[in-house]
Amino acid sequence: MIKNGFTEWPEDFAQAYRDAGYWRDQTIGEVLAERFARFADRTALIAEDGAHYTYADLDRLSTRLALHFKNLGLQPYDRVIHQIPNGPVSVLTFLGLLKAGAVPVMTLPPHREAEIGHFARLSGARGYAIASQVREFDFQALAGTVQEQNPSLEFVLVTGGMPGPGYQSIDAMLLDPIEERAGSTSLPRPDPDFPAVLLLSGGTTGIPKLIPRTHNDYAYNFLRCAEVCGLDGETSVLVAVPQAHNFALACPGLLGTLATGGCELLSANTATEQLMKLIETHRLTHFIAVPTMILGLLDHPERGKYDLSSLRMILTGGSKLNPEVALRLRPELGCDVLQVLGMAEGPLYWTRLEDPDDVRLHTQGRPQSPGDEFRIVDPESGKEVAPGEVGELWCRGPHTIRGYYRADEHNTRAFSSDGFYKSGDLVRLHESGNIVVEGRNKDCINRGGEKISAEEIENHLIAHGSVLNCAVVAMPDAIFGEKCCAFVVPAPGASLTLEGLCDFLIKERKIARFKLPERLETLDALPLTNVGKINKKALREIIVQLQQAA
Ligand code: OOB
Repeated sequence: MIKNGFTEWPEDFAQAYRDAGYWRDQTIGEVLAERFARFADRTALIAEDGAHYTYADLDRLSTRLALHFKNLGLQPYDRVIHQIPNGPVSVLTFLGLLKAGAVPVMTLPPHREAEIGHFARLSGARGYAIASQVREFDFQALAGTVQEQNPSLEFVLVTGGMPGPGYQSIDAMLLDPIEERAGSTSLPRPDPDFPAVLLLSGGTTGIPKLIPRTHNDYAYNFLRCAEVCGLDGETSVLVAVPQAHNFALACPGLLGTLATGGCELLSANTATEQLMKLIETHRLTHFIAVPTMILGLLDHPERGKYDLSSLRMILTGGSKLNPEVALRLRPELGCDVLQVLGMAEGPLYWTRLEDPDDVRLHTQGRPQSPGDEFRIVDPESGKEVAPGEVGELWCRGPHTIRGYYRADEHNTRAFSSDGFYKSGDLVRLHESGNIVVEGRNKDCINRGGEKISAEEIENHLIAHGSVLNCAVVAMPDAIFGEKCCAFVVPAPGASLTLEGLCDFLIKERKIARFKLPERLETLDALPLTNVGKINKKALREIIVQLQQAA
């Protein structure tokens, strides 16, 4: 059933998930409240500058923010765009919003007017939480523009720097003990079957989608994930993936770590040398990393200078880990690796600690929950392929959504009639029962784990007066796995440069920088398939040939 723009699980499935104990009808706030009390004196969070926050600190400060948010007029289920870079304030604001019953919309620091404006419109957000300035970029000015275009956006919450007129300072709220004077310190209890948070889809269509994760589904997601990954009170996790990512937030990320009494160091800085310093200084045991970060660590010339002996486990996903790289981890770093094929839509496939090496290094795992179902199908017919053959992975389960937020039309294509999410990943079943990712059946670029929709970039490029036609494809890259390459047919007489196009995308189209094409090839015409579609396979082959010839 679709309610408030969000597709519920059918009644019989919801009942089965409750009966099996996956869904406990607790809010995420309630799950955490129990941990905040149980682990009160333990360190929950370490800041990059070394400041420690105990579980009691996180509880007290996030309740304080929640009371301030409520005082401002924020109501349960109000959507609030969250765009604060990794650090204690991003965590406290996220937790404060949850406690206030609001629904954070988790966006990335590089997102700009094109993306934030779109998320504001789609979510009908009432609030926008930002850092005043990040690397010269003025987010308060961006908030002003987005507000002008979206009158529903009433509250702008700012950390770092002086908030402009009408904006609220999160830092001042953190210093102001409203709980001591507020008449009522009660906070609303959201329905556990309602969305707790809206995540962003990797995006395979022109417009990125919002992913509603309910309290029931998301709490089970992170509790089960922490269990599968073997987290406990001794675990200290380094996270340098942006907090808005499902991986960093709940797989097991922040929430899985807090659920098990461990501590997290959430770093905004992703420079390898800084990460090595943090591991050494804080004796961190686990590292949540995309494969690009692992390569950076293994190949860093200064690695020998740091004592990384505390590191026991790397949890990696977002893009495929090369088995040769995986093989180096034990001899060179003395640590193990677990791989996850994860999606913000919910499905999580993990290798397991007990898997034999061959399976741990060469597969991307099996379903996280016994309640998960998957099919490997021929994408055209929807029929299952023979075991061991490559097909598209379709997923259904207690933490896999049944529909994107306010996207009814798209949902009919993205989900099967019986509710399986069509992942667009081409996989095959390994004899161990695990899954191996072989490619994909969706039009996106996976740049070091960050997904870029080809169609989205093409729609921006085509708006350039000198672009007659264009196609964006993935080109192989030794470090990021893939990068964006733009094939462009220039308008007659026009000459184009990569710099010129990127300048246009940044200044005129106002898109996030990580989506920019990193190579431009001009053609007289784009190659077509025999049904007249742009032949992207041919374009990917052209770029590989050009790379090899260079
Ligand atoms: C994670 O989530 P998203 O939503 O950014 O991206 C999902 C897509 C998958 O459909 C797949 O195409 C790709 O990212 N992917 C992998 C992979 N893990 C994700 N491709 C190959 N090997 C892997 N291990 O990326 C995400 C969400 C939660 C945890 C971890 C990653």
